Amino acid sequence: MLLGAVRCVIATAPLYRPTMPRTGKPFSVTMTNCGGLGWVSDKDGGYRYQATHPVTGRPWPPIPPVLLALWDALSGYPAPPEACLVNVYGADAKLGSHADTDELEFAAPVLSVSLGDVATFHVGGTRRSDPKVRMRLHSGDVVILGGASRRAYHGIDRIHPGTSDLLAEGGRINLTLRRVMLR
Ligand code: MD6
Ligand code: FE
Repeated sequence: MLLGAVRCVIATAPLYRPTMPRTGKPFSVTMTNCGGLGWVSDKDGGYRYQATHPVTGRPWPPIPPVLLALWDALSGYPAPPEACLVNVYGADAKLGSHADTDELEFAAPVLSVSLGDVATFHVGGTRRSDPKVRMRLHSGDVVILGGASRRAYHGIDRIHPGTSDLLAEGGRINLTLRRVMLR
């Protein structure tokens, strides 16, 4: 049900490969979004939220009801998320250590759902140099970075290919729900 909804989002708002601010280096992860706002990055504009797909120019499709229900059940935040970033990982993709700080609202958590292959996830403290713990995220796992962990550094070290048969094409999808604007 969730995977079907994600496939519909990708059919409407195709995956694209963002690039790093300033250097223009391509991400190893491909991305799209749903919701009123989507997180994007490119060489000239840097990290930001915007209401339209950077390639098609069209508005992002709505966040599927099943994800809004998950947010209601788990976020502890009394308003819906505006953004859901869809990250798609092939066997060799990674996501460097980062803190999610492009939102205006830090009272809301960032909530993620993983689908497909197992990934090694790390999470540390609010300084990049803080010690990190590593854990394997399996298909169906939910991670919530809220409260003291809202600004913690975290990332994906590696994908473990062939560890799930959910996705026919292999790899991993991660969905992150975000409240961007102040209530
Ligand atoms: C990923 N996740 O699991 C990347 N961010 O592919 C994130 O960057 C993330 O899992 C904020 C909160 C939870 C997360
Ligand atoms: Fe993140």
